[in-house]
Amino acid sequence: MPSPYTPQPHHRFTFGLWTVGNIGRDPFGEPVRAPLSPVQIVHLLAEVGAYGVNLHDNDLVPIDATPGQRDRIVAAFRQALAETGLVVPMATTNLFSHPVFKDGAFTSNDPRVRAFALQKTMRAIDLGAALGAQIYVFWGGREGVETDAAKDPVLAIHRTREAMNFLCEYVLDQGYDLRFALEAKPNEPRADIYNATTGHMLAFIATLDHPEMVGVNPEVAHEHMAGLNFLHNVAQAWEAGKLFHIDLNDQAFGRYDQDFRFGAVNLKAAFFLVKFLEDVGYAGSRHFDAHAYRSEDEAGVKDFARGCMRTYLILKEKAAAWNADPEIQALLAEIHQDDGSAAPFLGAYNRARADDLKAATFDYQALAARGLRYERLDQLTIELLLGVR
Ligand code: GLT
Ligand code: MN
Ligand code: MN
Repeated sequence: MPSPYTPQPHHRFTFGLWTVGNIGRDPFGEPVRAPLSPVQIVHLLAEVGAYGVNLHDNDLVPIDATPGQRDRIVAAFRQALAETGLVVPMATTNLFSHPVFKDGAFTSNDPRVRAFALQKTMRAIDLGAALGAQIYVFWGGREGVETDAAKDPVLAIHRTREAMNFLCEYVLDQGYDLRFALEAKPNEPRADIYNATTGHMLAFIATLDHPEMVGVNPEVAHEHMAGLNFLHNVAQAWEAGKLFHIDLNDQAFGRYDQDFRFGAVNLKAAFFLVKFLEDVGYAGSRHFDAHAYRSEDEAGVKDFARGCMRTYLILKEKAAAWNADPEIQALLAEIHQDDGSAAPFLGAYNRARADDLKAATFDYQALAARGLRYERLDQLTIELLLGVR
């Protein structure tokens, strides 16, 4: 029997071509690893046990490739997928690397750049759909400003909406089985990026012509960069029926964009995230949008990829143990105790209920005096995570 920490296809572990393919360039230093071809990356991912591989258009096909070159590259990639059994669950567009997008793509002040961004995205959608992707991610890394003198923030919302509505219609017109997932980030590479958090994205989606086609792709690091509780953002997206995809990695609060291995920084937050995804039965990809430390060679890249999946599976096992722990469950039962006395007052509004409630008496001093035992509950959680339970 395989170890419970061995990745299996049903775990839905995926990596982008750009993640294990990251060559370790940073703003201060040159690459530390030789580039791997998309075919090599597919084989590497198969070797470490991933289920799928995601891509930007230009991770696979260079922006200046001729149609003939493109066809040869895509054929070789398909062949690698067929040989390994890997699938392509998600695709996206690179609307941030080329200098043409230095002032944004859909929000650029130049209408020709906005039109080019739409054209590039339609072609990338065609590529993604041809490879079988059912989720299409939009990460607007350049959709922002360094100075608010440059761009009208309301106009930026209008332009983003126009682009999303156009592209939803394109997908419908083509008959593709594809849903969009919008990914927020507060800053980096722009000083400030529009729709900075998953919550902003959820509000924006409700204003679209086809909101049912559009959900979110929250990323751990991006919400941590904004100082937010990632689990709460994910839970809100889930409750709204909008958790179409998720980017797992890790990130210290208040730092640069780190994209560390899943669980590398905040294990407790990672634990409650995995527990949530498993408890609610999230069925989508667990996409590791991260990369190996700059200290690593190709063997270290495999250590990184294996580590992401192994940590997820260990935390999944810990979540099951938490749910089955008699002392933790007894504490939860105590915390959630209910003598039924408030039931007549709670629920939907009606006049009689409101009148009864206004007339009722509460011993609020006694309620306030009750200890809630969260210290004990958290300590038990920590001990479980530390392996002493
Ligand atoms: C880029 C970014 C990620 C996005 C990718 C999708 S590309 O690496 O840092 O968070 O998910 O465009
Ligand atoms: Mn991401
Ligand atoms: Mn990121």
